[in-house]
Amino acid sequence: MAIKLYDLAGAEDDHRFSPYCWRVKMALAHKGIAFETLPWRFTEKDRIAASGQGSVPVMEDNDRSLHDSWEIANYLDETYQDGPALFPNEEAKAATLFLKFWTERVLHPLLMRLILTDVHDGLHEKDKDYFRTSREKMLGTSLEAVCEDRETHLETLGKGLAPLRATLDAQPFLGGSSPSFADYIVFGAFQWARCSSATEVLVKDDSVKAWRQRLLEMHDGMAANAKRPAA
Ligand SMILES: N[C@@H](CCC(=O)N[C@@H](CS)C(=O)NCC(=O)O)C(=O)O
Repeated sequence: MAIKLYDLAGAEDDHRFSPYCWRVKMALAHKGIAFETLPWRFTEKDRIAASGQGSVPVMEDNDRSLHDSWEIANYLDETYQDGPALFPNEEAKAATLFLKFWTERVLHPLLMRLILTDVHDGLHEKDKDYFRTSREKMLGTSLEAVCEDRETHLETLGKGLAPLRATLDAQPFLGGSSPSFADYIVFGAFQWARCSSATEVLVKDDSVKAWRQRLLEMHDGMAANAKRPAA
């Protein structure tokens, strides 16, 4: 039985933009594991209640239910040892943990300031109130206020990408000569932006943009073919 992945969807079933779910979809494709995705909305907590929490990705592999993108990546490497590794070794995994937290605590907030209102606008009607209320409570301000002054936020993102740019100036992937889960973690953030907003967040033709393009085209263009909002 193919692996099933609950994947956050917007108004349309095939609009998929969750950064954490993109990590896992890229990881499954990397390992050559067949999977099917099930569209899931924020307000459908009952459908993933068996996982004991309320966030996606949730992955079902036969009778096993897993959640959390990091835990899922670890499980995939441990369980499917024939396919290429997501973490080439324990040392690489340890260093990837830093990239995970940099992505979640630095990169996601930088991107959020550019896309949050677009994320909201692309949601299913039944999710919009939940999203606005939960995010505005967390942020202490309105979605619109977070996204004010786009030019400044674009400039701040450009500067914030300096370590990523320097790394990708020196090597084609964060994993070195080929991608690893480190690449998919960071790529998931840019795919979140790309699939949520029609506006480009990578405005310079630099090594980051070229790297994103390589990943978009990988795995038969799985990410390149993902639905985006119309410009
Ligand atoms: N630590 C989790 C985070 C997953 C996460 O935050 N997922 C979001 C979708 S992008 C979610 O399902 N949020 C549920 C909610 O906000 O109610 C992972 O890495 O998988």
